[in-house]
Amino acid sequence: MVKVVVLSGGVGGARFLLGLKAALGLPPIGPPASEPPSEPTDRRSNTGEHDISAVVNTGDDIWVHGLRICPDLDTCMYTLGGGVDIDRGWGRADESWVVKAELAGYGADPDWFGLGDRDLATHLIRTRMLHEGYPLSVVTAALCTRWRPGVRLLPATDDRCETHVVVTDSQGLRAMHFQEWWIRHGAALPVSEFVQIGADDAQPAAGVQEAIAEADAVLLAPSNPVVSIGSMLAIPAIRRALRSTTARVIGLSPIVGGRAMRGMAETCLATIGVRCEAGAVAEHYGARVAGGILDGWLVHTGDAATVPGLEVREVPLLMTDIAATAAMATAALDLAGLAV
Ligand code: FO1
Repeated sequence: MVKVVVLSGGVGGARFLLGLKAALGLPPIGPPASEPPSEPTDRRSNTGEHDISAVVNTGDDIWVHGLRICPDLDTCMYTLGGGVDIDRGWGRADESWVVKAELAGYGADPDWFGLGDRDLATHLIRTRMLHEGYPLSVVTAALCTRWRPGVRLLPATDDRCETHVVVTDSQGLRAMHFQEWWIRHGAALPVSEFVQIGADDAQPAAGVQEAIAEADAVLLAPSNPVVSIGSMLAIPAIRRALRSTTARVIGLSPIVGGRAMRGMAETCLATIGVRCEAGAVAEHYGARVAGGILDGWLVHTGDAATVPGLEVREVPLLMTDIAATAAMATAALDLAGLAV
């Protein structure tokens, strides 16, 4: 039995987790047949043979119409639980948008956020539980008793730690939530800074530090290094946990052939002054022996990268289907010293 922890964003991270489950002999979607009935905060193995915990970015989380939305947690939960809309990569399959249209009928702000009718139930349950005092980690585990993703989904933190962007354009300097920049403005406004509001005081959610400390391998999914992985590394105790775990920490480059595979990573990297190259992202994360968090780094075949203190391997990194993603996950586990 191996214990694997994955730091994950939304769409890309969820796609990687499907492949990791397959690499460990688990059905990519849903629970394994042998999954024991688990209590929300149960720390026993979530899959019988192997134990996968995903530490998921909560920097995208946002209050919309009084509801707490957790885009990356919901994307992972729906994708691994079989409820996601495959084409969009987020939100629910067979979705409708009646409530969104009715809200627009009232001129209710925001009108730019895609609030689906089926998705709404998740936000209503989550918001009610949060108001009753349950931490996000317990809310997430409770939602997962329905979706049964076959991995433990852990919010990076139960505290408020939202990513906001500082925009400088003709209207001068202003700040907005990452989701508004991302969705309303299509990430087209020039950003001078990403700010993880609350990161300094945020504590890892229940189970996060233990999972990282007890892991046999820790993987950084090929998620956005700035607003997904970076938002989690901004939480001091998460960075400390990664630097002190006995597991090897292996990252998979989200940059292939000098291009980001998803979601504006080029723009985000340029904002923080990191070149859009596999090696530059690894240097940004840093080798653990040099004060960073990585022990190994997978780059796409042909994207040679030499980073002092890091073991770098070249493997195909295009998540074209579950088999290709499973091969990536196997290569990452192998670099972590786990033969699965
Ligand atoms: N992405 C969009 O591009 N447009 C949307 O209207 C939108 C709504 C939305 C609602 C719930 C949810 O869980 C995700 C949603 N996303 C939407 C995706 C989300 O904004 C991004 O996938 C991540 O935040 C990017 O990391």
